[in-house]
Amino acid sequence: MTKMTRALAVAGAMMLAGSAFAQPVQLGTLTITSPWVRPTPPGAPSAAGYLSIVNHGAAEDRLVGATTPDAASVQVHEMSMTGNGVMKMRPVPGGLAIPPGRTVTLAPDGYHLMIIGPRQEFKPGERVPVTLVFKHAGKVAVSFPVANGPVANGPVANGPAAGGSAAGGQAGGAMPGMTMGAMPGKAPAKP
Ligand SMILES: [Cu+2]
Repeated sequence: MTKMTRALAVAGAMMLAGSAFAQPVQLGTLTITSPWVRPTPPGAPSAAGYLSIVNHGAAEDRLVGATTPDAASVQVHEMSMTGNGVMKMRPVPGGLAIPPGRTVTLAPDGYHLMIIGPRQEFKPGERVPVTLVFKHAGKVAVSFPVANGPVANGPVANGPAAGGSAAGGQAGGAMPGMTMGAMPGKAPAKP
């Protein structure tokens, strides 16, 4: 096997594995893709989850919440820059709108699932079971791989092949560079 053909074979195998490990989840006219949760250090008060939601339907839906047995609670958050240049986050009032014909992406520095009070460390290669709750479509279970970036194009559970830390180098903190200042009421629960 030449170097080139071997590289192609590896790439092909990775694509196959990737498709097997990153099947989109369908709920009515919604398609959920690329879920991932950032790893947490021990005792982290929170973790962040990300995903994309495609609405193939003709009507708006809303991501109103989520639950997981692996944490105390989950909120749908948005980020905004304050006047003095500090990023703050807060629950999205009324849930996150998923307009018809559009894709809404929850990604670092934007919308995210705020996973409050993780019951244990989230380690790369593990999975966090999350139930997403939509206003109209209802509930759907999605398995979120723990990784340092989206894993749609690579296997998650198979060890070294799971590369692609597209978001790069932020494995440490749950939510780097953010403050909880905009959270109404109390601070997030400690695990
Ligand atoms: Cu948040």
